[in-house]
Amino acid sequence: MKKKLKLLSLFFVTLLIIPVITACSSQTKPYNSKGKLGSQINYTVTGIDAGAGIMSSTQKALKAYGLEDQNWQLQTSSTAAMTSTLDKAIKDKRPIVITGWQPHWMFTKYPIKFLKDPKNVFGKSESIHTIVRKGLKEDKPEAYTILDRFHWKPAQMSEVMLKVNNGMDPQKAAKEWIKANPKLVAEWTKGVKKVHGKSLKMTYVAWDSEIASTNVIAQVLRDQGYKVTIQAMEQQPTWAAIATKAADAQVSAWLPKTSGLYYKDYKGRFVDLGPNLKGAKVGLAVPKYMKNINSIEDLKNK
Ligand code: PBE
Repeated sequence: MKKKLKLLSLFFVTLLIIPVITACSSQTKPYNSKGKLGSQINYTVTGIDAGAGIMSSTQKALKAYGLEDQNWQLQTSSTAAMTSTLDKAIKDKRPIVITGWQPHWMFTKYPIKFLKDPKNVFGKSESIHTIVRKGLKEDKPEAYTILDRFHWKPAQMSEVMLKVNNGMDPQKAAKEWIKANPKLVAEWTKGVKKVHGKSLKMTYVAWDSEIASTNVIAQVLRDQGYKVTIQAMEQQPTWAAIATKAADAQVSAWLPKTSGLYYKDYKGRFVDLGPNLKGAKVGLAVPKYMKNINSIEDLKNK
């Protein structure tokens, strides 16, 4: 006798999402170009983690442009918190001033613009340098050569950042990018001997750009035979680790301004292998619908 298979019915559970309606306060009003900007956003620049160079540059800017005297302040948070605040502000066309930089997906995802910086506090453009410990050239010449040759363009870094932003594991994103860019990677590794199980330690700060670059170069070095560990930390310890030779390399020095303080502090205790990326930029940014705000000076006057 045949046993009849019972079909199991699938029950769909409908989740009721109760919308949370926030009360209408001054904080949720769209940008009013006729009113004073400062009072519409509590005289606040929305920033990121305290250790970031862009935070100390912004503090300098608040002083240099006389904004500090008007009680403008810089709010410390994280890149994730800042971009989520930006996301919400843009949805409601509310005013917001953020610490912005490129390459970063915030400039592709959102209609935002850099504010002009006539006092040149943030610098016109920056390069991201590769910094290694002293003695690496002698101890691990293969890694040194590859790190020295490592360079790419902002658009290439953005490709990796975008994958990670869309939820891909950074190591997987790096592997995919390497596979799709064999020519450039071959430029970095050309003629370099494979090694077997030598270890290499890299440090980085978990900013989107550095997650991308560190994972890519670490993977290239792994493919060369190195056992590479990458360790995320605050910015200051990344420099200290290189200076004390606790780590071999980092690829995240934004120069001349953003990481300039650490560059000066640790001068003579690291080897600067020069830019791995040119055409980076750091500054303050606002949504494009804030049409009358185009310069940092406008924060004071409008
Ligand atoms: N950033 C991204 C960093 C460097 C990389 C601009 C947020 C900073 O130190 O500000």
